[in-house]
Amino acid sequence: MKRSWWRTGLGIGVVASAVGCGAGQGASDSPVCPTTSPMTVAYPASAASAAAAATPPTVEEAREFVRVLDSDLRRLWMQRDRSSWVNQNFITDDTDQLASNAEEASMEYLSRKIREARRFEGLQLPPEIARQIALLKLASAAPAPDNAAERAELATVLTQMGSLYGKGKYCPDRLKGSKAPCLSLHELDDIMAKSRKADELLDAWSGWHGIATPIKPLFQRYVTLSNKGANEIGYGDLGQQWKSGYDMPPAQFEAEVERLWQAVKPLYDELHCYVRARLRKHYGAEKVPEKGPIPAHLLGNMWAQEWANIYDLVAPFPKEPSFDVGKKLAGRKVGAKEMVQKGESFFTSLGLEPLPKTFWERSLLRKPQDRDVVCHASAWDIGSTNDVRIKMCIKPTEEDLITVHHELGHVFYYTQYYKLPILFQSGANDGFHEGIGDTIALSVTPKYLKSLGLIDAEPDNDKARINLLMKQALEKVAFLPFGLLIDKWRWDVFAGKTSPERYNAAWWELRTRYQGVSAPGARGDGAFDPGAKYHIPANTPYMRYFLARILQFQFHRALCKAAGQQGPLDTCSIHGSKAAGEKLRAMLAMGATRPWPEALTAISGETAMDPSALVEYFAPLQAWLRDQNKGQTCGW
Ligand code: X8Z
Ligand code: ZN
Repeated sequence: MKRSWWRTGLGIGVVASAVGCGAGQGASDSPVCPTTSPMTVAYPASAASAAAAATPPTVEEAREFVRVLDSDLRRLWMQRDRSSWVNQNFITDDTDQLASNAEEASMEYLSRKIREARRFEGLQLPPEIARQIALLKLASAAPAPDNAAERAELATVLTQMGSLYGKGKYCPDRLKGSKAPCLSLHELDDIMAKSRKADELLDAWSGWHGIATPIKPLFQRYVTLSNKGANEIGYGDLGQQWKSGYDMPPAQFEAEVERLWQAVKPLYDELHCYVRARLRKHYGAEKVPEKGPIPAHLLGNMWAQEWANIYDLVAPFPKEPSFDVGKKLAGRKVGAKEMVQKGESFFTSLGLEPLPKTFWERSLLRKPQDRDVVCHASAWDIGSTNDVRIKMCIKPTEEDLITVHHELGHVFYYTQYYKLPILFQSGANDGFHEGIGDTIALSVTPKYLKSLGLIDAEPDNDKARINLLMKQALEKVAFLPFGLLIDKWRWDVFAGKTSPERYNAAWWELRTRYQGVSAPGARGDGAFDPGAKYHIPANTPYMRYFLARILQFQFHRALCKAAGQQGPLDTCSIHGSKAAGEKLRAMLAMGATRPWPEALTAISGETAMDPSALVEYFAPLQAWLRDQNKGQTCGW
């Protein structure tokens, strides 16, 4: 989103880069729309026409429209983001109300301006003016209906969903009079990561998923209201709007995503097959079926989205030294601030400026003990004045060290584009924004970690290399189908193909089809398991993370080349390379000024998203897995 890429929070913010061409404009057989210059603003015909003005529109008028828009949005979004920051740092009824009010004001303004902008349809405009007007329609991930009461309701519902999730706790056996303390996600995550007892895992899993039941009726209202809002600005439904943020028509984007998935699916299938066999050894055949999906609570993560926490159960060569960064971080009592400083120093080694002083003064790095906060990690950019922050309940774990780099990727993006017109202060597309920090984390190699004193020795043989690649695959490859299916589920919900009665059933159908995981036991009538994943109540589109997993390897390959590295991709680190830093900076500084293929060209010379870098990175592991899986019946 515009201000805060971690979440599209109250549905605000730029979903992605512009619709350089919508349906009916641009070649449908090319991967992206050609850049037209000057651009024509294209709004779907169904939304057109209300703005028949007495005098014909002019280029000068459009320029002035965009000037005023920019200045108003700065004011409104600063107000909204400050309110949201306070709300998420201190969840109370009062801050909920303040956040909803600020959200509503932004929504009202956006709807009004989108309506007014119809006046410029068909007018030949300079590209930067046309692109800002096109981006306006994508600037909220939950466009509000024009009706004031419905708009206010949508703002309230969005805040309530976010806060319910943020405050969510599992209180074990309360009904049976247990005095056991209530557990927040922060604590439940630890159980999911560390416990190796199926019953304990099931309890933590079920306990957390229970928090989502009250979110379902709110979610239903949000679907109705935001669909209405999307419809009023010319989209068939909200999913259509989300899919319009990639400089190509929505149907083409769906095909593009499918192309990427098909290229990486064979690797996922091998990983799944191997992991299932290893888990069966640990948990037994009655818990893990030989040929069926893996129960979702056994993969080391609440959502079974990344599996690195079960590395110990699946390590290819357990006798080789492990590179357990978490142990060192905890053992040395490395603090949250120090972890962020280590992340920052990687970015500055590339030639980027250090973070502003206010970053350190205003960020939230530790979970407060005395109040409810939204702990899901996020990066914020408040007011286009380089007032950047992160909010994260950091633990001294390897997982969080990676997430710190992820968040800093957002923050450094902000620092490079905050002087652009506000509608351009955004990623080239949202997958770019999500991929930057992860790209840097790919360069956090054993060699680099050794230089930080976070591991003792570098791997020096093939077995250790396979171990490392396995750890990476558990993080990166395991995520791919999860990254894909979240929005496949939502697209169907928004399109009305999945009715509220089938929300949960459809969720598990997709999770089984794509991930090969199953619900750990029957789910009750009230269950709303999608609501137990942050991005659903937070209204944050999710396909961005799937794209980012592909793009980060492409960026990594390009930056390694710029850094003059010639070895395999898994051993490359761009740490200290000013040449790589310059390529990265050039792309970040473009923000969303141009269609994303041009930004991709700036960093890599390429124009299409390309899964081959990811496949190349994991090729040695894929060959090893194929060998291990011989004789097994893979699939589910
Ligand atoms: O939500 C995030 C970031 C903030 S943008 C922590 N991620 C996704 C998730 O946690 O589900 C990063 C990876 C995927
Ligand atoms: Zn992110």
